[in-house]
Amino acid sequence: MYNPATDRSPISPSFTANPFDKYKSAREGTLPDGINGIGTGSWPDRFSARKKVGERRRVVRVIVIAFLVGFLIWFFVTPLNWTSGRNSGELYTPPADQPEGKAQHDSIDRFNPQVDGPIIPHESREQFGKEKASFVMLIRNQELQDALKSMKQIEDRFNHRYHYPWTFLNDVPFTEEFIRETTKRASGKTEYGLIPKEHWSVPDNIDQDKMRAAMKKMEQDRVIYGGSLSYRHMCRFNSGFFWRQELLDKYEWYWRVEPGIGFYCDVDYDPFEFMRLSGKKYGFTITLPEYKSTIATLWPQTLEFMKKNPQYLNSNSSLQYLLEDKDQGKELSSDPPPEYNGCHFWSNFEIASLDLWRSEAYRNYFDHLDNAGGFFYERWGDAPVHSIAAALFLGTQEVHHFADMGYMHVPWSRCPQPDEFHKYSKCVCPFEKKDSFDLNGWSCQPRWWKIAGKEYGA
Ligand SMILES: Nc1nc2c(ncn2[C@@H]2O[C@H](COP(=O)(O)OP(=O)(O)OP(=O)(O)O)[C@@H](O)[C@H]2O)c(=O)[nH]1
Ligand SMILES: [Mg+2]
Repeated sequence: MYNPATDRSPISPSFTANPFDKYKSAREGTLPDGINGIGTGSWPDRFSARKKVGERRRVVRVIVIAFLVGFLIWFFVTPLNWTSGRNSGELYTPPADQPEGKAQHDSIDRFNPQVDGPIIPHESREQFGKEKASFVMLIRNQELQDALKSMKQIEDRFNHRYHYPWTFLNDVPFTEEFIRETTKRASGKTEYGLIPKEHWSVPDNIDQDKMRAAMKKMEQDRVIYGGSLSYRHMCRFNSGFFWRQELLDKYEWYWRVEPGIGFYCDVDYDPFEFMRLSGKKYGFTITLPEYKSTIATLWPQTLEFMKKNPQYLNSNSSLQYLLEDKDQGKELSSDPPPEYNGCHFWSNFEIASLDLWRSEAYRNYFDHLDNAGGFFYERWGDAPVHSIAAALFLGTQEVHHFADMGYMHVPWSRCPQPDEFHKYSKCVCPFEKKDSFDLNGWSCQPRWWKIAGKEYGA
């Protein structure tokens, strides 16, 4: 009799040996005692009987497979020759070239669902989040797989409940494959923008010989991306132009996403709504110092701009977060002026107000920097440019550290520290809490905590 207290399985009640032993002994041609479920007779007899059954089965299998293949060919190929209607499998025709800066196209209309797989039409992608907001990804076609990895995590951890749209930007047209796969991965609508040439080229005021010489020198000095022109376009674009793209005109908020990031905790509130309701304008996850060799004259240029435009300095600015230890307590106008410590909010993650960049203060600041030429003669990053502006033009209380978010961009990651937070937000951080970048000696987080205090999760 089967005794649940001692027997392992109700299926073979008397069997108490390792269940895999029966297959092992079958291979070796012996049956262990007491197993009645496997059959009777010696192994060679049973083997030849099985062989006949096996041949019959093989014939049946071939017929079934042939039938299935025939059906699939009929299913996929025949409808393509039908003549009317998108739903009946109308062949996809690439659209004519779109003018630069416009949406590349309405991606959904370009799918053939029978070839590309199921896809939710735009009209069914109702946005549940109430803010005028979009994810923004500047990206190259060849980074598709890393884009999908980033999207998958953000969708699973947050956006599948809110369906905020995704806006993709590129200096060359997106490929069919990129559009199809990213649209499949999104729960919200997707739009694809082609960046106008003047937002991604060397402006007339730049002396190109001087620029080339500077790039060569930086490359020789092994400055990261020091010899790259496309990296310079990217940094200038993210500083002065992404927020001017027509596709973003309808939004007030954006969440910048980069390919290949890690996003480790559930976010079960709406960060855009949080930003609006709590009067925040700029949100970050990681802060660290910039390579000084890439921004030699960024701070002197900033001081010059602020001297001409002192009205833009917020009365509750985060100036001290930007200043070297020896200069703590100084003003911008101190003599000698304070030095910049290089700390910036890492801009590969940003949740921020587009109006911050659309403001008169920031537009004038960007124009001043662009005229100075440091995006090309040096290699000014959009991160220090954004951060200096956010620290000077906003009040400290308008800048938010998303301490509840677990985040990684190579080579640094951070996660919330409190245990209860990990449980609550179901964080899965692939490193120990003590290795969170907030606690690393390079992190500027302690400087931020000093002036802004700690947020929950820090
Ligand atoms: N369309 C386009 N996107 C670019 C180009 N260069 C960089 N990007 C995108 O701009 C963002 C920042 O570029 P990254 O190469 O990630 O720069 P980074 O984060 O400073 O450096 P790593 O991630 O360490 O390489 C990413 O989303 C890139 O996909 C480019 O030439 N064309
Ligand atoms: Mg990156």
